[in-house]
Amino acid sequence: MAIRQILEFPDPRLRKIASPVTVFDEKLEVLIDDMFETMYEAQGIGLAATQINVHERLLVIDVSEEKENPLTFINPRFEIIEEELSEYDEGCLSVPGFYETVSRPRRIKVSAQDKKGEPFEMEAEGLLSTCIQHEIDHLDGKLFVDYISTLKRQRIRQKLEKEHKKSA
Ligand code: QAP
Ligand code: CO
Repeated sequence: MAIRQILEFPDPRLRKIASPVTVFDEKLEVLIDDMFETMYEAQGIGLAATQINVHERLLVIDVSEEKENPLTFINPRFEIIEEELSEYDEGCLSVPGFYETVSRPRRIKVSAQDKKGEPFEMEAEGLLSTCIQHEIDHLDGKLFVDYISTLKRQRIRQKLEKEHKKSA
């Protein structure tokens, strides 16, 4: 297994639209293992392939306290089953150190494939629902900072650009 480098905002590669996964092979399983290792090491609850510069439609999530509930979603889509919104303070491994409140539909039905290509569906609510929506946004080149004010987003961009210059 290997830890992969996580792209950080405002890297333009975070804006790419990911392509569907069509091949369910050993290489995909290695990618999934690397994504979990990278996410757990960075103390994250969700990671989309886009964030490690792999532009394919898959994501990994574990919102459990004990980090004992790894979930893999390949080619995920969701439908809103309740228009009611939930607010969470969202963060992102690609926007380190910044958190902002975002509202998203509270209950969704997710359709995806597992690592063998087998289709499955599940309903999600609360933090899991928010996290799935946040990660699917990554596959479409979107970030949680797109939902906050331009002023706040620009401030975050400036601070991160300064950090990146320091470590370059
Ligand atoms: C998305 O985000 C999410 O700034 C997953 O310094 C987050 O795993 C959905 C993280 C919150 C819903 C609510 C962020 C780790 C992890 C940081 C993450 C940081 C270290 C973010
Ligand atoms: Co994110």
